[in-house]
Amino acid sequence: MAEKNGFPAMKNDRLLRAARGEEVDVVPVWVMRQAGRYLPEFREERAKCDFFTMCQTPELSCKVTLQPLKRFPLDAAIIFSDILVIPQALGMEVKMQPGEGPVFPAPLRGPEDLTRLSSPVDVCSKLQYVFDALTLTRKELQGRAPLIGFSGAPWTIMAYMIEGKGSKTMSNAKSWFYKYPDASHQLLKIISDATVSYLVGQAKAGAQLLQVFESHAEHLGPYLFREFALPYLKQICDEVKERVSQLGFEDIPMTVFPKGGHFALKDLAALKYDVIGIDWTVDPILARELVGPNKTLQGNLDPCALYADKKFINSSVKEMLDKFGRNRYIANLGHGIYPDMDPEHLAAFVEAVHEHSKK
Ligand code: 1CP
Repeated sequence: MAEKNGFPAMKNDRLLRAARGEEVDVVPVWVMRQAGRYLPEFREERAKCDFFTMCQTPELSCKVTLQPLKRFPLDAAIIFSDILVIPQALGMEVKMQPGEGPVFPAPLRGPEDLTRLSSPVDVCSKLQYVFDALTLTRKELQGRAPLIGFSGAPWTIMAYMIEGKGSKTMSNAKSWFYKYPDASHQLLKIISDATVSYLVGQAKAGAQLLQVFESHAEHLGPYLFREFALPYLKQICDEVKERVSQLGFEDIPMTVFPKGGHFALKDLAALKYDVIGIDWTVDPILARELVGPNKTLQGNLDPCALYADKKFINSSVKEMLDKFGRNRYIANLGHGIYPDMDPEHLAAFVEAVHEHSKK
């Protein structure tokens, strides 16, 4: 049976129900980086092909997106791609270096480099492959679970464009805020405009929830966050929701994940995001106090708890569920799963969420 939008009817929509604050039979669970190197079947595909070629080939992206769902009873799929496809679409080169992660051979050095960037308006034509991967994957999922689309948040993307790779301090990127505040806002605006079009394109292509990763929130602190992150996170949520509704689609739930940004939770709760992701450094009780009753929380077991034995994983999950409660809650880790983790321990995590949250 197909729904009126042409996609297969949903057999499991717990994630979307929880995001909208509706009742669920059991708490939905998925895991950040669930399609990744901890799975031998992923490593097998990855060995044959460059990382970005995988992202750019819809059949391959679809295949590895579905891999974790074949093993575990997960309540969501997240499309296999990367946040750094936005800088690529803005004209910057990004390479995936083995053992090192993403590297930009020519990062932005100063405000004069902003002229190197392509117009954010053209970004979507360059990212058609992500839209194609989403449409294919949504069909292949057969309604088994909702499909999550995503992007990086503007500050997190800016950080990579200036640092050129991961960094412990982000001091190059942060120096822009103090030396070139106007150019910083200009850059953040370019990234935000591109991200709005990109996320609307993802919704049109079949994504059913959109997550915005502010993975480097921790580097900002409350002042810089309010000045250089919050306004752009607001712009993205407001404009995406407005444009999706203008297109005649139903409201698309959106999640913001401010990794390390406990100081930002109250401010973020005032925006229109439906779900707020919590990392493992924040106690669930405090998170709920800070965001109030009208947001869904997502998280937050320490990813390293998956190194523990299955009994410990089970009791940690029970404690996590007791603290978050079973309403307005999506279970996840507090950040992505690591490549050296045992898939069987992820199975124990997923099973424990369903077992302990049954009515
Ligand atoms: O299963 C999934 O989660 C889907 C795929 C996915 C997602 C959602 C990948 C594949 N990347 C991302 C998002 C992403 N990429 C984030 C936000 C989430 C987070 O905080 O982890 C970030 C910061 C990136 C940037 C990135 N890409 C890094 C971090 C670099 C650093 O040191 O700061 C790395 C290592 C990558 C590479 C990458 N992306 C994805 C995978 C499977 C990999 C490993 C690369 C490989 O296979 O060689």
